[in-house]
Amino acid sequence: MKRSAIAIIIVLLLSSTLSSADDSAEKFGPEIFQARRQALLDSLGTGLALLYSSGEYGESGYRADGHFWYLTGNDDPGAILMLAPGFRYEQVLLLQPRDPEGERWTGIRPSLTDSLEKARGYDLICRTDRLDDLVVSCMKQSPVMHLISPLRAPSDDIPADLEYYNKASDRIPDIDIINSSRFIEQMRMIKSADEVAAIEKAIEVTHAGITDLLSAVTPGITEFQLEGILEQSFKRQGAQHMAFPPIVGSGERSAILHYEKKDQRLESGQLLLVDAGAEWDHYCADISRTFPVDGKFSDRQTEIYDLVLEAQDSAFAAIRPGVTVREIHEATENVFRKSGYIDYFVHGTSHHLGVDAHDDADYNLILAEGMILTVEPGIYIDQEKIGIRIEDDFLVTEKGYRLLSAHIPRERAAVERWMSEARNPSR
Ligand SMILES: [Mn+2]
Repeated sequence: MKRSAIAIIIVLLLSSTLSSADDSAEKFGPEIFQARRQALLDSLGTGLALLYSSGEYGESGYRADGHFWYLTGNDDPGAILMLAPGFRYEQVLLLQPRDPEGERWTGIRPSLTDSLEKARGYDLICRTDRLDDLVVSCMKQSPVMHLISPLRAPSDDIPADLEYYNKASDRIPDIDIINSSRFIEQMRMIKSADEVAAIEKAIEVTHAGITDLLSAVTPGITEFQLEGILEQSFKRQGAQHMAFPPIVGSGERSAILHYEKKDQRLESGQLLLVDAGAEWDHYCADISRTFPVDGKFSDRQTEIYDLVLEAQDSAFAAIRPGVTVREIHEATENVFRKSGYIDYFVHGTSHHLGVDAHDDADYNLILAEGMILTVEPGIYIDQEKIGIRIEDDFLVTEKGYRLLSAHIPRERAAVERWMSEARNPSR
């Protein structure tokens, strides 16, 4: 099968270069990023590809987007990666010019020498003002421009790479702009041993963070107080960033999917839904659990909780190399359809997990060894103030899967015990 053949090629490609689990002190050192860039370069054949760092400014500064970090390990705002197979500089990192005035306010930008030391494997590291010269001279040799960034919808803003390509083709005749976004998606879908270990660590931190949050769950406490405990716990454990803004929703808010306000007080008899993930070495966890505020599920909550659990179990039973994400989704849908609750299940069951909580991926591909995804069935009945989601993270193995979050309590009695132990640590 063609699609699985592609996956196998990627496994071979990555396992030869990236699968050394424990032999380097620095897990994601320069040679990892160099090998990733080389693999992408080899897939291009001719021409050039530009990747603009297109991340976001958060509480602790700028973070590159997933593609850019995956290929460079670099979090400098305004950086550009140029890959040009066969050109005299095949791997070029372009950094924003120094800005002494601005740096007094926002911090020192690295000198080119500092960047060079941290970023082995480039043929050239220079300032972004050299971009035009490099591109023109490369286009003389091989007039092909590869789009690597994820495809956008026609009504989205034009991304920086495509805007630059369009300008270039207005000025230089006969340039081909081609879509080469699939290869990096496929690369990112298959995780090396070090990537798996980073995600497992992120999950462990998330587990401990939710335990700390649970210790404070009681009627009257606000959702944002619980969120504060969670975030503080992640940071205390050495995880500086959250994988995404967590959801901490109680009562009717448990039934709102991406509920962001957290100013409500918990009430007796209600549910509390927590969807959170720590980030470790840039890799994300994504875990959801639902708790009864009083520590014990009511009969009605029990009924729905066990149904969601059953749906998750049936999804697990479907996971093995060769199936599609659609088939996993159908396994959960079947449980909800049979029980008459299908209309209360309103989102997908699985997504890929990695540098991004929703990792870029080609969802037409079948599952293959080394992929990491979530399984997150949920039922949301807002008129009853019931929202229940259970979300776990798994690694596809040779014959089936390994549940990376297996140690986080999932079954109803185990969840109640977990709560009780977190709230009464002396017992
Ligand atoms: Mn998720």
